[in-house]
Amino acid sequence: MARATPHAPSELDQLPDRDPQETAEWRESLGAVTAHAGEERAAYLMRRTLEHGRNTGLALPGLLETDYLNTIPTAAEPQFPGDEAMESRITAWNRWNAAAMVTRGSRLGLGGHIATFASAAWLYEIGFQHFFRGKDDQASGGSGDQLFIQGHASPGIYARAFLDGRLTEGHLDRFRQEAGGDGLPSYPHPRRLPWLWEFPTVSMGIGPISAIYQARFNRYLTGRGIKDTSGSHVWAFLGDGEMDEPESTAALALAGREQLDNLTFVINCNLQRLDGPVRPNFKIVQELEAQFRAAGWHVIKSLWGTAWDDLFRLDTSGALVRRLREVPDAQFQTYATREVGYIREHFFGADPELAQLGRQLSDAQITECFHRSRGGHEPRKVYAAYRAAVEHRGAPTVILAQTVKGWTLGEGFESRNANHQMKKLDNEQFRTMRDLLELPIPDSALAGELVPYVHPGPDSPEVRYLRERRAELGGPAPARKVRPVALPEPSAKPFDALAKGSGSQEIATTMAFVRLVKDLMREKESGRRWVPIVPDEARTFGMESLFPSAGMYSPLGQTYDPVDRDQLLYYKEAENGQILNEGITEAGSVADFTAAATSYATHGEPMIPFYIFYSMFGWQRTGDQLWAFADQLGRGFMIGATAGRTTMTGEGLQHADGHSPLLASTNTAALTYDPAFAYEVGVIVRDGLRRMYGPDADQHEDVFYYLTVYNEPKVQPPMPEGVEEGILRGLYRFRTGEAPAADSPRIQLLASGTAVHWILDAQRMLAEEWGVTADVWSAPSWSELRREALACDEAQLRGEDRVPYVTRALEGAPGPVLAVSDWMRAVPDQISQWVEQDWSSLGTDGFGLSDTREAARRHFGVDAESVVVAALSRLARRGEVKRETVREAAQRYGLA
Ligand SMILES: Cc1ncc(C[n+]2csc(CCOP(=O)(O)OP(=O)(O)O)c2C)c(N)n1
Ligand SMILES: [Mg+2]
Repeated sequence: MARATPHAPSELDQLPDRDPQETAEWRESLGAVTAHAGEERAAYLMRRTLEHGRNTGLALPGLLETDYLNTIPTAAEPQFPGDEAMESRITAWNRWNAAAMVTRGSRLGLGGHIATFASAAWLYEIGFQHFFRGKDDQASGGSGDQLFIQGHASPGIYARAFLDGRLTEGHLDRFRQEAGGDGLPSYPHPRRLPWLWEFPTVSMGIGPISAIYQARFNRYLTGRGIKDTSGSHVWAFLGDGEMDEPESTAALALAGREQLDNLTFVINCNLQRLDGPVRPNFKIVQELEAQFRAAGWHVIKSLWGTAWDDLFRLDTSGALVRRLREVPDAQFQTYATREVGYIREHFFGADPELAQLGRQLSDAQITECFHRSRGGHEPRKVYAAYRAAVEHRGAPTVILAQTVKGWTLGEGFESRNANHQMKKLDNEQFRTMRDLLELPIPDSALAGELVPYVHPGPDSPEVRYLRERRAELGGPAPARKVRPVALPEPSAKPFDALAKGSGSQEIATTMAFVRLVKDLMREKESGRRWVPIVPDEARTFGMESLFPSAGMYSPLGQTYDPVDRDQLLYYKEAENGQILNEGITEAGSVADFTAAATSYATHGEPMIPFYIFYSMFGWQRTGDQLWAFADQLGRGFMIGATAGRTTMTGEGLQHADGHSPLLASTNTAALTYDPAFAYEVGVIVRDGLRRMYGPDADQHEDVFYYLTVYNEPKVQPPMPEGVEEGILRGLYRFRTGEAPAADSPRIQLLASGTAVHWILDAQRMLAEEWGVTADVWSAPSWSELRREALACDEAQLRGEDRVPYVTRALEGAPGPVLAVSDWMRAVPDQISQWVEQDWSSLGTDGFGLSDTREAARRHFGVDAESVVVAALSRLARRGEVKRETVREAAQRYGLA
């Protein structure tokens, strides 16, 4: 604990001291106790006084750190309701089968983790036996609890699903062999094993932030009157090393502030990560405790096993507690592997009072405490912590459970720095483990090449016990269950409005989208299911008009009188607010988006989230979360607003997005569209609603949409006849050029997004000034064209002859093809290999800059004039236009 400077200024200095003499007396008595009974005693008295004061309701600040001790003393533990011997056997089998499964797979070089689950086995088992509600649990309305499981603990979870009968030996033997179709994924991947895993967690840091927003979203659903989720609890199992990821702690304060007592973090504090200790020279548990307490969490430390109680009883001087506080983690890890002599010398020998205490202990006692006895390895302690967590009101709980990494795997594994990546035990190690865990496996079974799995049989008392416990808690866990719900098709009106065009009015596609959603949010059936998510940019996107009608979600509603209350579009917060305005956190917003987009599975309540953000701060900042989103089979709309490298004026290099569609195209579940016109937005959203939520529930697809929309006001044309299919597939001819003569040179201009306006200008200039005919194509999705073409290529490998849509669409179109967009060239180039004409592209490669749209477009060579010169140049290369014409054009437009 930090020591304060004695004369540091204090905020109390500016308040009157009503009785300075009394204050001085209190100080003096503290000084006297310190002088006579020592610092330890003085601190103890102060702690007790503080505790007493708080318990009697005085407004005293809490401490950020407590001693390196258990929060719940053994004597205060509740009665353990289970059959401990039975649960020990079950845990032992899980440990064995998890280790066997990875070891058996190791001969194929497929990898896997053993040490993590070994340290966490009891943390999971107590949850499964006594706490985690399954999907059939009525009280939670079929939602069950939401379990975020440490990714590389998966072998233990598979081992348990093997015991409960959901997996077979065959499955376990296909761990990490998924190509055949029925293997077990390495980690919790719902996309790969959708009936078992709910939450993909293995990219460190994404689990914790997702869990917080999941708990928060559960509250939102209740606040909105969509579903009572008060029967669900969110459990997140995390590694102490994982807590270093920024996302892991980014939303702790939100959870504290919003008093999410439906959330428990269980942090497996084995003090190790992959390479070695998490905090070699410090104490990770203490650091985490302070961090969580500061964020308003209820903290439970479960550090020591019962064997330590005898030691603490002897600690009359406080020397033991002091020493435990000062020994850094890596040293403690070393004690766990050393002989008792070393521990006596280095731990107890550091202090005469402690040496005195040590002499009262037997060697066996010391070994037991330092090598084995940890809070996270004792079912009663884990149970006590969980009970306290679920009963705590008004704050989320974090359980800091100390364990030994590799526990029960023998000396070769336990507390060893390299144990994270050890992928097999030899037969001798298995024999030692069998003896330690008292498993009924004969030596003969361990003589062969492959270590056997053990299963006591479906009718054994253990399996019956396990099944009964699960039946009582609402069925197996973890489990993912989709009960498809169809939403009625929205009325045609809002889409018709976009299809009509804007007349002479100029509106940006961002505004067109916002108006559309505003209309859709009024739909009788599906309107309330929309979840607008925005990280503090609603005004930027013209969404403030939603504030008063939809309201922003806040569990407290509005406890203040908003400054703009007298205005129409005032800042309205409400307990049933529909908008999630998260403040400036894209990571938090994606976590929200994920919870809402998977509500169809988690809660059986389809929600339609649209997450709208500054396009530059989307994919590159939160790409990994969006990868997890895809893994979790999320459905919804992502809207990259202020899109394009040159379209948002004046913001410059770190704002000017010229590549997000390319990043999005790397996410297989994302359907990326770059609409040019309002009607394209309408067609895409309408189809998205059908594919993700539509009337045919069995046909719902696990995809999500990424739409880029622009802030450049333009006249929106009416929708031409019969273009819907082309829009959705990604390409259609928007305006055919009129050739003055049959043999006049001709070119095909393709563009997406706002660039379509540039090629329309270029089309006119080419015709009027240079006698060149251009056909204008709108390409709302380069990546969907590519996806379909790739599927055709795959079909070719099966001997089929499928011609890609893009090839067919352009078939016979005369002249070369020139593609233009406000993105880097690689975006349109995605389709080049399937275009049979001469292909070339223009784009905004390079870093962005701030200037007017015109100047920026000229800088990148994508404005109408540049397109004209490029088009003439392509035609000149083919001999269809003279070279001098190209030079002349470049000069005329000031490009040369
Ligand atoms: C973002 C990310 N970076 C790196 C990894 C690789 N990785 C997997 S587990 C691990 C160590 C985990 O340590 P800890 O969180 O303490 O878990 P333990 O196994 O000790 O319980 C690492 C670095 C990952 N999965 N995700
Ligand atoms: Mg760890």
